[in-house]
Amino acid sequence: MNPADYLQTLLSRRPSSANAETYSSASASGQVSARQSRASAIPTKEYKLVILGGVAVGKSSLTVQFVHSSFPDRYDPTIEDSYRKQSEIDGQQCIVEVLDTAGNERFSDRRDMHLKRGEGFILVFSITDQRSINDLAALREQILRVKNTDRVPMVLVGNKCDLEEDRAVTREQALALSERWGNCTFYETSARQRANTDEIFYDVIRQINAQTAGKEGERYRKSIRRKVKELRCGCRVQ
Ligand SMILES: Nc1nc2c(ncn2[C@@H]2O[C@H](COP(=O)(O)OP(=O)(O)OP(=O)(O)O)[C@@H](O)[C@H]2O)c(=O)[nH]1
Ligand SMILES: [Mg+2]
Repeated sequence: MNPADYLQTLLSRRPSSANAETYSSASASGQVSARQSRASAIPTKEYKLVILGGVAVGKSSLTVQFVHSSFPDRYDPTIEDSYRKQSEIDGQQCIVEVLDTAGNERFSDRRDMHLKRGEGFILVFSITDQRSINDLAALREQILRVKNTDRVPMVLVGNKCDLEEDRAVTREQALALSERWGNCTFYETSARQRANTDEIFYDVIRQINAQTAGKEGERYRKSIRRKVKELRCGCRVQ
C-alpha cells in the first residue's frame, strides 16, 4: 500500500480512547463481552463545572434543582458551596462537581483559582434584572484570561423566566450577546419551575466531551502523519 492510501486507512479509524462502543449494553445473548468487561474497568469520568453570575440571580437554586431536584425555600447568600452528583449523560456514568460561587463581589477573591480549576462554566443572569446581564461580560473576560483561550465550554443562562411580568431583559438581547460570544448556547430557565435546569449542566458537559474528543482526534492524526513520514523516508521523525 502506498503511503497516501495507508494514511487514508488510518485516518478513517477512530482513536481507541474515544470508542463509544465500550459503553454499549449487554449483547443479545446476554453474555458480557470482553469489551464490556473492559468497560467496567474504565474509571467514572469527573466534570468540574463552575456557576457564576450576579447577586441573587438564582445560581444556588439552579444548582440545588440539578443536584437534589428541589427548590430552596429561603434565600441564603452563598460564600462558596461545592456539590457532587452522580449522573448518566449520553450513556456514560459520570460525577458532576458543581462549584456554586458568590454573587457578592466581597467574596470573589478566590475566583481566579476556581476558574483555573473549572472545565465548564455556567454564566447566569436574571431576566428581571438588566444589570445582571451587563455584569457578565467582565466575568467572561476573566474566564478567558485565566484559561488563556477563547474556546471555553460555556452556557449563558437567563433565569427566573417564570417571572414574565417582571421581565427586564428581552430574549433578543440575550441571544445577541450569545452571538457576540461566538454563538455560545443560551437557555432561559426557571429554577422555581424546574424548567431547563438539567439541560444547562448537560450542555456544558457535552461541550467538554466534544472538546476532549477533538483534542484526542488531533493528537491521533498527528501521530499518523508522523508514522507516514517515517514510512516515506525510512527514518524516525521526532
Ligand atoms: N421566581 C423565581 N425566583 C427564583 C428563581 N431562582 C431563584 N429565585 C429566587 O431568587 C433568590 C436568590 O436565589 P439564589 O439561588 O440564592 O441566588 P444566588 O444567585 O445563588 O444568590 P447569591 O448566592 O447571593 O449570589 C431567592 O429568593 C430564590 O428563591 C426562579 O427561577 N424563579
Ligand atoms: Mg447562591
